[in-house]
Amino acid sequence: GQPDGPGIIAWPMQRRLEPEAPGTPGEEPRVEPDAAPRRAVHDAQHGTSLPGVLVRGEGTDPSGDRSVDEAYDGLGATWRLLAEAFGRDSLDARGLPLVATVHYARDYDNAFWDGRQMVFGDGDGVYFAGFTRSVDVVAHELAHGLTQYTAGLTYVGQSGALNESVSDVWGAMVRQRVRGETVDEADWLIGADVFTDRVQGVALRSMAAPGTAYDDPVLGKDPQPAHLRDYVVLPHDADNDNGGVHINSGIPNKAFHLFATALGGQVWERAGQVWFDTLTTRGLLPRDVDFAGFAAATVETAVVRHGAGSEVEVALRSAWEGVGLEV
Ligand code: ASN
Ligand code: ZN
Repeated sequence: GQPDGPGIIAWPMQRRLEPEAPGTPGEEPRVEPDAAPRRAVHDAQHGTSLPGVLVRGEGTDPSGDRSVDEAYDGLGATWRLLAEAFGRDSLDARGLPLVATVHYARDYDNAFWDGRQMVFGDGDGVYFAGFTRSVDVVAHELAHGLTQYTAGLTYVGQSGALNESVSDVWGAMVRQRVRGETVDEADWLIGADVFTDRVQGVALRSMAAPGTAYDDPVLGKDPQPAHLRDYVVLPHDADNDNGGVHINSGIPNKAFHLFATALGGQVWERAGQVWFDTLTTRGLLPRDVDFAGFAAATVETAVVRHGAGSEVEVALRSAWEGVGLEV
C-alpha cells in the first residue's frame, strides 16, 4: 500500500516546505551508520506466481544464475545510492527489504514494480535479452517503490509521466555511480543492454536525446518528445500507456539532463539531491501534480538548499525553460 503520502493535502493552498529544516526531507529517520540492504531474489521458474522460490538472500554467495546475480547487485547499488548519497535507509526510510523475482513467465518483454516487489522478464531472446542486464532498469523499477512511499505520483497523464521520469532519473544516477562517471562522461541511456544486436537502436530511452534511442523496422521509432510543444496527447487508459507515461517522460527527463549537465560533476551531488528533496519533502507535491507544478516544486527545493539566485536555481530554471516550461 501507500503508507504515508501527502495526497490529502490540497494543492497549492496548503502546500508547505519546512523552513525550520532547510533542504532536508525532515521527518524521515536518517540511515544508521551500520545499516545494510536486506535483499531477497526469487526465481519464478518461468511461471507467474510471486515471489517464487528464494534463490539468493542477503549476504549469500553469487548463485551463478546471471539474472539472479544482476538483480541482487542492482538492488545493492540502488540501496547504496539512497543510503550513501541521500541518507535514506531503503524505499521507506525504515529498512524495507528489497524483494525481486527473475525468470518471470516465458519470453516476457518487460520488468515492473507490482506495488510490493520488482519483477523481471527474461525477454524473448530475439529483440529483448533480459531486463536485469541494465542496472538502470533494476534501479528504475525499484524507484517506482520509492515514489510509492513518498510523493505517490498518480500513474496517468502528466503525473504518470513524472512518475516514469523519476524512475529514469534514478536509473541514470545508479548507472553513473556504478560506472564511476561524471554527468559529462555518461551516455544518459536507459536500458542500453536490454536489446539484442538485432534491434536497430541503442537503448529503451535516451535522457539526453529523447526520441532517438531506436528506430527499428519491427519495434518502430522511439516515440519520446523532448519539449512540451511535442507533448503526445493520448486517452488516459491502459491501452494508451495511461496517457503516454512512457512517452511524455522524455520531457522531464530532458529537463533533468539539462540541469545535471549544466552543473557538472557527479549527478547525485546537486541535481539528484534537488530531485530527491522534491520527491521526499512531505506535503510538497500533490499526487496528481502536473509538469508545471513539479517544475515549480524543484525550484522551491533548490532555493531551500542552495539559496535564491544560486547557480543551482539559475541552472534549474533554464533547464525547465529548455523543455518549454517557464518557472
Ligand atoms: N517497465 C515498465 C515500467 O516500469 C512497466 C510498466 O509499464 N509499468 O515503467
Ligand atoms: Zn516505469
